[in-house]
Amino acid sequence: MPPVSTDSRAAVAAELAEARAAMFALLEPLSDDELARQWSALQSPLVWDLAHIGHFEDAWIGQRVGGLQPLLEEGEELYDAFRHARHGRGELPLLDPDAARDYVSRVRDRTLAVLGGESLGGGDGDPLLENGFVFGLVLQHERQHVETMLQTISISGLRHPGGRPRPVPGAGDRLVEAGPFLLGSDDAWAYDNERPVHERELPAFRIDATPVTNGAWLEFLADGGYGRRELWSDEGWAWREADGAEAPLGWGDGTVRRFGRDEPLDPDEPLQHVSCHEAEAFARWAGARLPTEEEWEKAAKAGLLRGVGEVWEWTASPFAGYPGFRAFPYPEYSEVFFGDDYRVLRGGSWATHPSVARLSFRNWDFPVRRQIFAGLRLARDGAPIEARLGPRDRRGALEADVREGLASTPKRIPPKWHYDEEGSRLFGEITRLPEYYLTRREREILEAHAGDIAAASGADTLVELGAGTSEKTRLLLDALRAAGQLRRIVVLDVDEVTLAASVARLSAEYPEAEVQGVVGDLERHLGELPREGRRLVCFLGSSIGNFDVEHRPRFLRALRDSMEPGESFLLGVDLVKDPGRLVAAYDDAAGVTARFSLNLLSVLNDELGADFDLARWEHVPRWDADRELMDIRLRSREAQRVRIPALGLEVPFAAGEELHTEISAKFRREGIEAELREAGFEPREWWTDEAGDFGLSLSSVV
Ligand code: AVJ
Repeated sequence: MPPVSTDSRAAVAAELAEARAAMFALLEPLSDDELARQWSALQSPLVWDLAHIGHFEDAWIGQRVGGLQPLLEEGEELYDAFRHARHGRGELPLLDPDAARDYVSRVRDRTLAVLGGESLGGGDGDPLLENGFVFGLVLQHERQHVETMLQTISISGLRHPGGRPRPVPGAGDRLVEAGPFLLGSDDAWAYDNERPVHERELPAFRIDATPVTNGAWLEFLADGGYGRRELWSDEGWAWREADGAEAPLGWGDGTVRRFGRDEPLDPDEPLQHVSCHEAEAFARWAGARLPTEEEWEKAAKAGLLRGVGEVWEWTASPFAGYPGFRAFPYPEYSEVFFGDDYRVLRGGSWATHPSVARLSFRNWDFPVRRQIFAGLRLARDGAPIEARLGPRDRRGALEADVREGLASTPKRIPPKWHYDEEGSRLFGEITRLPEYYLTRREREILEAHAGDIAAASGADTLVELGAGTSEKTRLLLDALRAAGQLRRIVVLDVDEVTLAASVARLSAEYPEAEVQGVVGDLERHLGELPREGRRLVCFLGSSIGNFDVEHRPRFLRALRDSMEPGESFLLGVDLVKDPGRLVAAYDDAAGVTARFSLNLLSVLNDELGADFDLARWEHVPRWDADRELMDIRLRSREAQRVRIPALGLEVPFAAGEELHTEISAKFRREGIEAELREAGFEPREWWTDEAGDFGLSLSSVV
């Protein structure tokens, strides 16, 4: 911006007027009593903010630039931000609302006189006047107080139009490659703490495209996040215990209280009103972390972040000066706050004026604060993930599978397409169902024999196929670690989001190991798995049951061919048992498996633009005694036609017609060992859980 010219004087005056109108409009619905009251120890009475805006403006413009006497003698004593703490301001002999309104208007008259008058021309060499900085300072100050006042109103419980963040479409995270970028700003009106612009270098990281939503937070609550000590920092846990926080500020049972009303909680809305401690606990629960402010700014400047300006975002960074920082125009703006007590927030909220919500802007507050319109965005280390299955391959494979599957009789869709982010999440929920014994039984076996497996395999590298969240694998990793063998972890999954979270978590938990993620397809990318080390390849959870008798030999042979003599293969298989228990495991009372099945149709809707109406389909799991497998289908409740624009298809379904979506084969020891031998493995060990529900087979490659 050029130095203030007559032209930009008019622009500055217009902006000042606009900010003032917004401030008065905000206070308009409130009575004088409401303005004068101290609603919270955390926030000043509104009438204090009002007169403080005037005092700040008078101090910098009327007095400092214009050389005039203070317009209000007790201004400094009552309205300097450092004189009295917020909680005591209600007891001061403050101006009443009418007097405060009158005061700020008289200050403004003097400001406009200074802006239009000689004194500005005399500013040669005065850095305060360079590019009209001091006007920018006063303007931003007022804009920021408008947001502070909105926080006060939101805490007060008073009825007010208020505002809210808007849902941000999109999902997933972005990889930001290692490399340099410019941090900070030298714009004319940037604050001292944003200066100087300088080059920074960051390692690769991943950051979510969108802020965390209320819906995600509900899952954290349902998973007992506020009670799980291990998710919280020491300081955060101490705060949680002292505060008694069990949900974000203002949350009720499915409702959120704001601006004097209880409203239904919108799961798609960006989450707000959490402390930095809560944000950190959530991030850990999600297998992620808060971004540093440098990461945030790099990603934001690269245009990778959506929803910036809906909620402030807590970062992992304490507030500090950039290298070469110089306090300007006074240390009390930023410098006195530098240190570990404060955390930086980035972005800006729905209540922040866009001129403040700039990408270099740094807000800061105590990590316990919850009245701010602040939420978070997740970041993860940019641990190497190899996309053998890029988004385009994935799309192509999906299209081919759906085209072929819907043209065959009976119609079918391969089960791997269940696992988008939501499908992976639902499967996680299945593993915790009372009816779904598989995961618990397999864990029981691993608990008993992980040490044996580590010893028998002699492996230094663990490769997990179809890794999902790699929860049970930790038992094996711990055993390898205990034996001093662990060097490398490779996880393969079709869903990149699930994989990235898992890689980040494993990297944090097993720092001695090199962790590598491969986005890939079990039927196509086995040959491309990293080959370093002596590997123990694990295929757990009876996932092999998704392959039918024709596909299993092909899969096992491809796997065998990708392995070296001396390496080991650990396979988990669910065993044939009482059909009643089998059916129950795939038809749980809570309906989670039905949701998992139906999610396949959502995947087709999301990815191919299909118009499956989930309400017209029914989850049908059956035990097929001849083939010894669970046969899972979706039954069309009525005759219907489904359009799949991406494939140019319109597919008719008859009433009662069944779409084959998944099989889950069940095994017997003799059968699976014969299949392993046939593929060139040598079965060495066989373990089951106490009840004999589940089997674990360890083979070697000879
Ligand atoms: C992940 C394939 C092992 O077959 O039990 C669970 C999938 N489907 N409930 C299984 C599944 C419905 C699961 N596998």
